Amino acid sequence: MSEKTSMKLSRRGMLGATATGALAATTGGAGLFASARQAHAAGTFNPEPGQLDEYYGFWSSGQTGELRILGFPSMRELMRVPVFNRCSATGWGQTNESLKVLTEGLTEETRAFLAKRGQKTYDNGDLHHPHMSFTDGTYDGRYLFMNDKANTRVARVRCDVMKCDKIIEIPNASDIHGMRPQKYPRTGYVFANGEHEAPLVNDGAILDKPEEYVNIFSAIDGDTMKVAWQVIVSGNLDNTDCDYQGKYAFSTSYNSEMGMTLAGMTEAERDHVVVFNLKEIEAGVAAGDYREMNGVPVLDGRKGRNKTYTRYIPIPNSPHGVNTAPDGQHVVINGKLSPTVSVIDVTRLDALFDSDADPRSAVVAEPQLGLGPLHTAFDGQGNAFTTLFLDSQVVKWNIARALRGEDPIISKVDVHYQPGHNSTSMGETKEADGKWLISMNKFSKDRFINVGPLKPENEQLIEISTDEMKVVHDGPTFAEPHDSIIVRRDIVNPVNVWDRNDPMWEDARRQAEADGVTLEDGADEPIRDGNKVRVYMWSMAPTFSMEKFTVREGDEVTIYVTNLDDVDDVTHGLTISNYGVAMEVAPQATASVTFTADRPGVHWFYCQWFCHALHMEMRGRMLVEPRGA
Ligand code: RUQ
Ligand code: CUA
Repeated sequence: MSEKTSMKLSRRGMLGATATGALAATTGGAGLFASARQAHAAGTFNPEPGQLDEYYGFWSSGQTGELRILGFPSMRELMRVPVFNRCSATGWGQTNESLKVLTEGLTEETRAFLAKRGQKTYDNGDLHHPHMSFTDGTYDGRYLFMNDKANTRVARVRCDVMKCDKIIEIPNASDIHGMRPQKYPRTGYVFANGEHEAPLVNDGAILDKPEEYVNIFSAIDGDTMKVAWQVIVSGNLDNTDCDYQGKYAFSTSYNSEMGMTLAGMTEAERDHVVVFNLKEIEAGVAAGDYREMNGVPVLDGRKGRNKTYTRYIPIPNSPHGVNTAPDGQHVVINGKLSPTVSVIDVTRLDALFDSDADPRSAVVAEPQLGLGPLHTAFDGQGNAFTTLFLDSQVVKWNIARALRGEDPIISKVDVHYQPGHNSTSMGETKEADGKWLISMNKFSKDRFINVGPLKPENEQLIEISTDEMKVVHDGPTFAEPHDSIIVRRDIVNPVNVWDRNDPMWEDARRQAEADGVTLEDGADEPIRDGNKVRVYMWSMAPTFSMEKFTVREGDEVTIYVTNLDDVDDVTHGLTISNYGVAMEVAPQATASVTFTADRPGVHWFYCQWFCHALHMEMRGRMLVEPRGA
């Protein structure tokens, strides 16, 4: 460390970040910073080694199928949490613990379908929307929820350990896209949109008869991860959000036409947003006004069929994002093919349901912002930030000015290029703090050195605390974070070491008990039960409790590894060479894997997580006796 840097660090410690900026301005590091405020921001998003971020960023990964955790605003990628994908590093999709999560929430029909292909679960997913659970209008640090558009699933990640603990397939619906947790009084419900039209019983009896297709809106109980109820709607469903009062949820539809071709889907000048009346729907469920399908009460909220559960507000034109402002009153619907956003006032919604008021009476402003508005974020000071996909810009505008019928645009900033979602720090909560915005751009051509025909996405960090927005950082990402949330770090408090009583390995604990051993003590020899063999090992850097074990060709082998190390960051792993077996075992965790020993010979198992100076020596032999030997 240079003298200057160390002086800067110690001075910063004493005087705080603003003083560092002043210091930089006098020491030549200098001319870089136009003002103390910028210096502060620059110092924060470009941290000194070892300096911690102020926020967690939770990023989706689209077709990669995982959740990503970033330090924010530095945008350093800290962790990948496998969810709908298969992970080579952690064994997600292979360990018994992860397979339980991946399979227990599938429908019988899907299980049978996958079994025919020799699969227990899907290997792919398309994770678009990660959102944290709420209490009283702000994040509560309990869970993250996320959708899988590819295979109609919703997953939950526990924020204490940052592992997925529940995945459910949503029956009756097709291809979950928009997904949001209830904000008030708490989550509560997780709302999920089925995007693609399909027959309600999709067994082949109805095929090319689009007039009989439907779309389904689902409310999932976020605590039990069971579908509480579903509503059949008219038109398709794209994105969703809900109010801060716990009364309404909203979903956009870009295909009110129920068209099956591009021309058909974009024909009408106006599509709609569906407003769901949660109390009326709950009353309908209580009154038995539903059809039970696959164990779920399904209510009919289609236009003209029902007067209490839904209202359809016409919106120009093929709207996409829906975002509720932190003021608790305004909801912004992004017009996509219309240069406008439509602002709905939630205090006008009761009237829509109580009387036959024109649904458009809930729209209180419809400002023109630019071409291709997709998503809107907020700063908590009455301003909104909307991505303009076609213009490759983010526009900052003022809600109150739009309500007064004035031109609401404060400024625009170019982004590179074609932005989809954007997120502001704490912006989807009542604690929106107006410091940072991230613009999630779908194209990055020419912003980075070329990596071939497949390019990364480009997420740009933008300072938003002044009228002029400023792009301060480019952050490339792999396919394809759609959406993100930016959460103050004091809200998220993961543990360093697992609790030995964690429910994640409940099955392993029970099996050990039945075998008369404990996971913590392990067993000296494999426990044989017909052709099933169970191996109980523990790990403590740099050894496994077994130097070798013997099984027979054809045995179904389950290996349990319990990591007895309870030191931060001492993770071990178990890889069995030339057996396609690998898993991660974090401090105080148990993980297990089951496979058939169908390859005789000497197979080394080794720890693949660098844990000790003698990590290379952390290995042992699996001896597989040939059949008939
Ligand atoms: S969507 S780019 Cu999957 Cu959230 Cu709008
Ligand atoms: Cu244990 Cu490497």
